[in-house]
Amino acid sequence: MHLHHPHDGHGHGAPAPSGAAARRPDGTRRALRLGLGGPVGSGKTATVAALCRELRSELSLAVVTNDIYTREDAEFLLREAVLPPERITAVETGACPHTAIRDDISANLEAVEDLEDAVGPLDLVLLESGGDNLTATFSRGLVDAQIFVIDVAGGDDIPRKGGPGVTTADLLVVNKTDLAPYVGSDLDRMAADAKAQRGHLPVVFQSLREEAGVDRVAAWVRERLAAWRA
Ligand SMILES: Nc1nc2c(ncn2[C@@H]2O[C@H](COP(=O)(O)OP(=O)(O)O)[C@@H](O)[C@H]2O)c(=O)[nH]1
Ligand SMILES: [Mg+2]
Repeated sequence: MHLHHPHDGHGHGAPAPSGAAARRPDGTRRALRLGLGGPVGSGKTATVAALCRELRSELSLAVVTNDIYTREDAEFLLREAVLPPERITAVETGACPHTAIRDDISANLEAVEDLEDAVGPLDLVLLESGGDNLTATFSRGLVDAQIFVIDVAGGDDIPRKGGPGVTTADLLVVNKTDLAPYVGSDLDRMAADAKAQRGHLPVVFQSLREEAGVDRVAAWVRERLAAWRA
């Protein structure tokens, strides 16, 4: 099976336009929608939580989580109080997570629109996919840009294996760098493989166990938002 997709040519830094209209039915600009995908346990929810803590004082934020049968990720974010509860919503996909973020995005679109109706104009909505494999990517009709989160404990050959998440996501995050010495992952090799797969598309290595661990991803989000507003 051939899983390596060529770069889709939108990696020059400007946001690839989403298939969805940029304005809400009442004419106001809708929020920038960012998707976070990646394998189970790589740190998607932890990254969402860290981004909320980092950005909530400067932006109007909301989160949509996707789980197969539960609302666990949303419940974690609620327990951690990363945002007021009315800004966190869960979609129960009931099937493979990629179905709800790519094939039939209606439940997620409705969740985003309900959030915007309920809490007023939003700057940014973060959509977390249920954990899936290396092929799960978001529909461009649902998100304006996507972050793919892998981690060093999942094996340092993951960037080399490619797949559309690794090769085409607008940002690749390699998380849990603090664990590299314990699991024998070679970060230099991961960086070289990621570069070979992604060309000029950005890659961030991060550890959320470190102070300011999410800073570079937050800076990337701010850049996307600035480009979106422009
Ligand atoms: N050591 C370490 N653990 C992390 C890091 N980021 C997340 N985790 C832990 O990894 C586990 C899975 O994270 P989670 O965000 O739930 O993964 P998700 O399934 O991708 O949403 C949790 O126990 C997190 O606390 C990190 O940078 N370093
Ligand atoms: Mg999660």
